[in-house]
Amino acid sequence: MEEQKWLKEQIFGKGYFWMGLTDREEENVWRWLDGTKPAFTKWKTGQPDNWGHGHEVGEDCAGLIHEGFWNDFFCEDLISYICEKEMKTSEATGL
Ligand SMILES: [Ca+2]
Ligand SMILES: [Ca+2]
Repeated sequence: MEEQKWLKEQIFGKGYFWMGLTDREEENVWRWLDGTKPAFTKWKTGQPDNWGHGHEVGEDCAGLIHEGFWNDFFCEDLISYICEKEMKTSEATGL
């Protein structure tokens, strides 16, 4: 119960998940990790904006945001979050 509550807080707090969709190879050409293009897209209005945060190269990984819409994020932001989650899972299973 506590764990579920924690997970919910993480989800709502961060508000996004990486979907495995990226335009790292070619800017604004979005592909899944296996190289295929998505059959449909559900970008939030105004996204993907490839935001550079004023100094970086731009956002190259797509994530889910509220109501299932897509937004492009910094890959580093999303991947660090996923690694965190995987570590938690491994701890729990003792692997
Ligand atoms: Ca991009
Ligand atoms: Ca964006």
